[in-house]
Amino acid sequence: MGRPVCFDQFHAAEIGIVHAVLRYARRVFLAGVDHITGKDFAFRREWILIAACLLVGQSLAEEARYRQPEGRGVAAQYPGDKGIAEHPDVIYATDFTKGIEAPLRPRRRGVSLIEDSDLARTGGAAARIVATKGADEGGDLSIQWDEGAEQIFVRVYVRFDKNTAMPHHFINVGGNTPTYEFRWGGGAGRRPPGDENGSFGTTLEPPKNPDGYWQFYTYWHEMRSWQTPEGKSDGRPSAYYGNNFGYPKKTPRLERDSWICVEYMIKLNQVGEHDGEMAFWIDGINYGHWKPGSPQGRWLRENFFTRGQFFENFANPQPFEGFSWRTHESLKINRAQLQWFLSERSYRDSEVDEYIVYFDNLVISKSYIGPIADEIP
Ligand SMILES: [Ca+2]
Repeated sequence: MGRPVCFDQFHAAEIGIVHAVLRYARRVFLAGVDHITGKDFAFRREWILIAACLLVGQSLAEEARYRQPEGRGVAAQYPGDKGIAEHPDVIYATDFTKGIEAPLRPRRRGVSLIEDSDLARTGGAAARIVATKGADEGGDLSIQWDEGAEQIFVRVYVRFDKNTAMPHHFINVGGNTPTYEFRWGGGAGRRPPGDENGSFGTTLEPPKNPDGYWQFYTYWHEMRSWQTPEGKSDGRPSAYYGNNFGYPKKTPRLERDSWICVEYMIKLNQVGEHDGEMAFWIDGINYGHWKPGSPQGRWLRENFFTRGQFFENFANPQPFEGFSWRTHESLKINRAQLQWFLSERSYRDSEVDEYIVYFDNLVISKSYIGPIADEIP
């Protein structure tokens, strides 16, 4: 019986390197004295050791470069978030005890301050946004800052009212240059440029049902179109809506009438590289991280699938390529939004008239923030 061929033994999508190295080593004289020729190959031991150290070092360095923290962060130094705005990495922080004040800007109807110490996460006040069926599409609290950043974390406590439907779009972070044509919104359906007139942004969406997954909905200059399986536009209008990024790690069951600590992050690429990232955390645990080489998935139309039938029925998953958020240095991260946008689609399957969300303890920082200090065991 002949030796089986490699492609019968190994699936292209599986890692088979350990086995392959063992077989190779068994058939080649590597080190020590070769009893047939009498030649001493001991010097190869050092080569092998050096090569192995280099390989381990490279993979550790790669791992460390893209590692994201969990649990304690900047907030651990400021119990109850008191004084957290003074940390040098923090761009903005509010617990709403001074109201909704600039630079935080309420937009559209339905945004108000609630002074109720039983309800607020800390400090007796929180922001509330109400969307009213048949009357409006909700509202949002937006913030922009002058000096754009290379990496931004947004942490906010979120509380969904027990009767609310889930929003069409939720909390986001991104950037645009002052000359971007839709800088106050209105870019839906189009792919933004990544250059000095450009924009990008990612929106973290809660699950539509309690056992679903949180996921990202993302716009940038390399986003895919819904119009063809390859993600190219076929020439019809409105070719580009946000790309969907699910993650294989199950997020916790979504509870209503209870504060959830949500944090999300964008890290920019170096211009010309695909080394940009995004990630999110629920209650201090990382449940999704897109970076060069991970996760394994499959592009189809405007989706990067990492689970479900469109992933499982596909033979050759690819490692995520990493984000090129921009093609020009001047495009940086300079805006975030606590959005509560409900559409006809959100209202359709729900009986109530008012859809309510609460926000508290917002922090925007250049480094990982983590949950409020008194919550970490
Ligand atoms: Ca508060």
